[in-house]
Formats: sequence, structure tokens, C-alpha cells
Amino acid sequence: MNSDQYGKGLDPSVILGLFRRMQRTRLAEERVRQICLKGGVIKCSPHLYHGQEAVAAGVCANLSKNDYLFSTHRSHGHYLAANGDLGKFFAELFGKKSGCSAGKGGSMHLIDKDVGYLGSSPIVGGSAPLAVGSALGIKHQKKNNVVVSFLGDGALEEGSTYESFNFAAVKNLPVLFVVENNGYAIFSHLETRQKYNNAYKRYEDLGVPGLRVDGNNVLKVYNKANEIITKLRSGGGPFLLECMTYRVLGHAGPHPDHQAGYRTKEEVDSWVEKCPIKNLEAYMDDKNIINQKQKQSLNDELNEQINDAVEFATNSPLPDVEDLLSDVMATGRISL
Ligand SMILES: Cc1ncc(C[n+]2csc(CCOP(=O)(O)OP(=O)(O)O)c2C)c(N)n1
Ligand SMILES: [Mg+2]
Repeated sequence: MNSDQYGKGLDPSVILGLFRRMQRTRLAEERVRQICLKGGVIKCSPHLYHGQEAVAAGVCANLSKNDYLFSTHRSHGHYLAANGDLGKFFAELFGKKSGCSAGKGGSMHLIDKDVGYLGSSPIVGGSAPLAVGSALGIKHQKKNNVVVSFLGDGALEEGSTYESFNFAAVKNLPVLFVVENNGYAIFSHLETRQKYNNAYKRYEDLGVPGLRVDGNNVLKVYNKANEIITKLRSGGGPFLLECMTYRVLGHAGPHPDHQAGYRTKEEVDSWVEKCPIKNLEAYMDDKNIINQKQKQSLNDELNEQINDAVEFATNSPLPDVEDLLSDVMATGRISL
């Protein structure tokens, strides 16, 4: 990848940090995939993020402890890139009490206020309104933290997303909408759902300017998100960052799905070639930012953390029957 201009001003420690975030996500999700293939342990359906890691890593590396983020059904990558806890992550997928949602959410309902991850919603178009409400709160409190709302290209077809963009613009709220345009909503190609493939400029007249970036190039995503988030911190209004990327596994579950007939193996393979992690590795090799031995030791360290997390999740208890009605809106308040 030609990332020279994007990598140039960056300290190697930032580049290594981006690599670590992506690799942590990939290895953890690869473990999720293996566990699903064996069956029996993960009962909820995971929507894996393979191939899109640069988006979450590039954006989340710009967030501070007091910022908030909101996610979708494809939630793992956002949680892990935001430094979400591996133990709490696996425990949640295993339905255990020690999970980040106390074992009652599963893959699509993660929440962890310790890392500002105020939740993922599996309702397509469900998280942008939450993000906007949260940004309104920040504005009222005169704070300078920001909110990131991740959404898929499919969520742009929901009225709630449009309403959220409009409200954020009218109130000049510090929210970054990150559209992960992977070209599909389940089996439907974007061409069959939207007349124009132009999300980045579509909402400008509404008051939400945007730009498009190669979502498989983490250095570009990081740089653009950095510029936008810096503006948001000093009073800037909502912005849309459209990241062009691709989901290489099936919509949900551990398998590839080109045999389903809605896309070809050649198309999938062409995007596997553009793997954001391999791209960054090639760049780092070229610039002597990391050597083989260091890469191996990073992988060993991450795999060890994942082993510990899986062991923690395995040994954790299931929620008690008495827990069934706690943290449920109808019976009380979710304590945030
Ligand atoms: C309101 C609503 N309609 C339909 C669904 C079923 N559904 C789940 S994921 C999905 C596709 C979402 O596509 P996109 O937003 O592009 O995200 P991606 O899966 O590509 O990451 C749909 C239609 C849903 N969860 N919520
Ligand atoms: Mg999509």
C-alpha cells in the first residue's frame, strides 16, 4: 500500500499501537470462530469483523478515556479496538456472569462503561440515536469529549439514522458517524438498495459533512479520524467518515459464504488480498518498524492473553436465576 504520506508524520509507536489493536481483534475473533466451529459454547450468533479491523483500530486509537462509542450487531471489533477487556468479552459470548453485559447480552449486546463503550445495538439503525443522545448530554455538560457512532451501509436506509444525523446537525453535536461501507447488508449488494454509492457527501446539505477513506488502510483511517476528532473537541459539529471496506466471512457465524451465491469467491479473494493487517505489516517491514522476532513475540503475548481470557470465561459461573430481572429497563434502571 502506498501509505508513505500517511505514515510519515506518525511516531512508530503509534503505528505499532495500530497494528496491535488490529492483531488483537483478529486473533481474538479467530478464537471465537474456532470455538463456534467446535460448537456448544457460544449460543449467540457472532457477526465477525474479519477484514474490517482497520476501521475500528484507526478510529478508536484517537479516543480518550472519557469519550463514548456506540456499535452495531458487528460489535466485537469496536469493543476490542477500544481496549475492551478480553476476559469480559469471552465471558459475555459464553453467557457468563463475569461478561461485560453480565452474561445477558451476548455477542450483539456488549456494553462496558469502563472503556466508554456504551453499547451495541443489533437493531439496524438503532445505535445512532443513542450516540446522538449521548452527545447532547456532553454538550449540556459543557465537556469536550466526543462520541463515535459506528454504523453499516445498511443502517443508512433506516429513518432513525437520518433523524439522528439531522438532530446532531441542528444541535451541532460532537459526534462522528463512522459508516463502514462493506458493500452488503446480509446478502444484498448496495447497488440494489441505494441509488447512489455516495454516503460521504449525501448528508452535507443536512449539516453533516463527510469524507471517504480507504477503510482497509489503517494509517489513512487514523489520520482522517484524528483531524475530525480534533475539530469535534473544539466545538465542531457532526461529521461522517465513510470507510470503504469488506467483510470477508459470512454475514453471521464462522463460515465463509461465497457458496450462498450473492458474491463470488473471486470477489472475496480479491479483498483477502487487501487485508488491512497484511497491508500494515508490509508497510512496517518496508520501514523497518518491526522485525519477524518482534512480530512473533507480539503474537505470542496476545495469544497468551486470549488463552487466559478463554480460561477465565470457561471457569466463570452462569448468571443466577435471581439475576434475571436485574439490569432490565422494565424493572429498574440500567446503572451507567
Ligand atoms: C431494523 C432491523 N432490520 C433488519 C435487521 C436484520 N439485519 C441484521 S444485520 C442486517 C444488515 C445490516 O447491514 P449493514 O448495516 O451494512 O451492516 P453489516 O452487516 O454489513 O456490517 C440486517 C438487515 C435488523 N437487525 N434490524
Ligand atoms: Mg454492510
